[in-house]
Amino acid sequence: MLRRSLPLAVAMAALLALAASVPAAQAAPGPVYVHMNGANDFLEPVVAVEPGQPVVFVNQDTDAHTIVGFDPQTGRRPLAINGRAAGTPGASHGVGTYTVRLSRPGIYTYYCSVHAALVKTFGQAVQAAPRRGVNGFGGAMSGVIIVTHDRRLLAENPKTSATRVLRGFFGG
Ligand SMILES: [Cu+2]
Repeated sequence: MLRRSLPLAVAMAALLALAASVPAAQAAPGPVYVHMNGANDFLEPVVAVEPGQPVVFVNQDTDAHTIVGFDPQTGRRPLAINGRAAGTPGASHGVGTYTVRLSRPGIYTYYCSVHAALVKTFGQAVQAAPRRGVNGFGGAMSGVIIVTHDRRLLAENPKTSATRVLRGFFGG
């Protein structure tokens, strides 16, 4: 009796373990975080997400930033990405965030309209450039979200994009 039931018990345990692992593999992935501070830049300027996976912009700067999508071919500003993350006085306060979810695979460019401006390049495409007269640090505050099913791209996100609030990153 014991001899017959033991393999069955092992098989049942294996089946239960398999069943438990299936929902975990299919669970919706957590957010990918993009951080800002007083450097007026996006710390993770290129991130990849699955369709529908949230991108959360976390503002650890005292000043507000905007996150505005633009089409580099036309300069149009589609509304899929169009928000603002309020400034955060410091580590003891709740941080200002803006969350975007993009359902269609593609490459989405965005910029902060406070600290960057859209300009035409020599070839007539449109790109973000540093905005004159604001307290910028030389770079154009802009970034790219790649919406993809490509596992390899999804695995290449910067390590900091897995953490909501970065210790020691406040300031500005
Ligand atoms: Cu900004």
